[in-house]
Amino acid sequence: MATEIIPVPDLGGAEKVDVIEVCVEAGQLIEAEQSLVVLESDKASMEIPSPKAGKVISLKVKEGDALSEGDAILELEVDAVDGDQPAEAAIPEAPAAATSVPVETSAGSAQPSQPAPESTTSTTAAGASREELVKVPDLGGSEAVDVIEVCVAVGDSITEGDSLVVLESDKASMEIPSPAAGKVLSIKLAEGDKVSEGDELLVLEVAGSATAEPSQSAASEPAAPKAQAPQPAAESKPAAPASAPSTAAEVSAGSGDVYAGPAVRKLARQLGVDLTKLKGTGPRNRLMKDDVRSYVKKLVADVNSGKVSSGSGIPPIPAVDFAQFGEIETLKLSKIAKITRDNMSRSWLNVPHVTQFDDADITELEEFRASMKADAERRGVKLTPLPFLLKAAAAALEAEPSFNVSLHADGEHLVQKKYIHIGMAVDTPNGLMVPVIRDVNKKGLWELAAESAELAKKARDGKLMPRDMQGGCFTISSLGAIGGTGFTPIVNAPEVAIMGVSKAQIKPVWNGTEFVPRNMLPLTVSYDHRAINGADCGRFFTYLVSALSDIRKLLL
Ligand code: CAO
Repeated sequence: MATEIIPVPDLGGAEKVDVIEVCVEAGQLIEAEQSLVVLESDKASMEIPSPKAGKVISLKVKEGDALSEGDAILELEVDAVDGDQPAEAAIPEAPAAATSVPVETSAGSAQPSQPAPESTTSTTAAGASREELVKVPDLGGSEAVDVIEVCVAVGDSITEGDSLVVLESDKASMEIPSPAAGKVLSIKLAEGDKVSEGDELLVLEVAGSATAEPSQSAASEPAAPKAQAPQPAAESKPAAPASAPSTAAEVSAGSGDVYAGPAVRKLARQLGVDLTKLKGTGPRNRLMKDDVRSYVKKLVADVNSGKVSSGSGIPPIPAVDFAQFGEIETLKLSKIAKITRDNMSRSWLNVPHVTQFDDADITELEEFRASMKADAERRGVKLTPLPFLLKAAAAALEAEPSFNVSLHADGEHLVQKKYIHIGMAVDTPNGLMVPVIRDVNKKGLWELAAESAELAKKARDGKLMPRDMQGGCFTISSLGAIGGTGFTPIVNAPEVAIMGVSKAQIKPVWNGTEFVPRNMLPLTVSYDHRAINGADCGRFFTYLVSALSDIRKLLL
């Protein structure tokens, strides 16, 4: 037994070709000519077969690498007989692939890498443009190959190397590039045709300094590149691979279940499109570039119209014609409702929510609040439970700064806030608004009562300025005046937590010896579990509930 390094063979001059699939793994027994890797350049993909049988000792490449001739693919343990040969002998003889033969066009330019068609100068205009009849090049011996895509249209201005047609034989497809830049004057074939070497492809008007030629057609016989089929190997070297580097592009993608040529797969890679999600509209459901473009176009349109959330991968809710079930009226969403729709969807889809529940005993708080009623009236403010909730939340944020953070946009940091601004959800005729009260920890109950009432009024009157709604660290959503025993509010990202307040009720509470009637306020806290852990929430929530249960703590 001996080991050999299997290198990348001659790639017809191509350099730094992407590895799009590694077909074997370490420890695997492989046959001679078994595909080792699939490489893909701009216009062609190629499978590199093993020059001999053996056992894969180790891989030297991975998907995404860029390889050139001579780079090591893998280490192979081979029989002693084979192993007598030096490692270099393992290099499969690359066929004279199209990619290796430059094309002398009649304009004198070189086409270095593709199976450029033959061109025949048929008419010329001295000193100006000339017409060239472009013909199907050598197809490596294949005859009557299907035209599965015509990539240009009459009138198109194309550049040298642009794909003209895609041909497909039983096992491979190949794109035929243009030998020169110019304008397409006429096309001589159509999808579904069968073509062989020398068949007319199209007529190109080539701009340039051509000298006058006789008007009758005369094949310019350029050194036509070869869309080479498998070639026998040179003597003393292993048999050339059945699918050795050539312009013949394997029609399936790495996974084997996508039917697409290399140009389509390259476009899909550039746009980040998963081809397995697409349906091909080409012959035999082959994926075309237009399929990729239409897919992206539709996706962008759906995201823009809110039909689907960007990146969520969640299928949209199907449209229903409700009129078929009875009378309906379609109402336009207000601007605020649309903003709420987008913000809530974004938060719900981005934030991993956890919601914790607890009840605060606000019996004493409510007694105190009732005792302050006359005082409040004198001051011209209404003292609802909200200022107490704001004060208790601010105290809890101070005690548990882990709640007063936002995730940094770079995904690597937390932003710790040193200020305490709290938003309060306000139900308005136009929809939900969340004005923010600044420096809540520095304000007293009267000030908070006045400010929250003023902001709620501004919200209902549609008078809030953008700045009034910015900079919140935490939000309180109080439905207490309306009712309910509990709800799970959605975090108002980029904040990381929100408190939901439901309706206080007198409930029997066991005091150790007997049930006593207590005024219990149901509270929930939803938090972003990326930023906050359950234990942090337990501490925060316990502090908050105990501060509401004994408001003397708010003085500390
Ligand atoms: N339990 C029992 N009663 C409560 C209570 C609670 N949790 N919270 C408030 N109340 C009482 C108040 O004490 C007041 O009664 P009194 O007049 O007898 O004192 C009454 O309900 C009305 O209060 P209010 O609504 O005028 O004032 P507030 O400070 O409690 O609330 C505000 C202000 C702006 C939060 C509220 O008006 C509001 O808009 N809430 C809706 C918030 C919302 O929509 N959240 C959902 C967001 S997600 O869709």
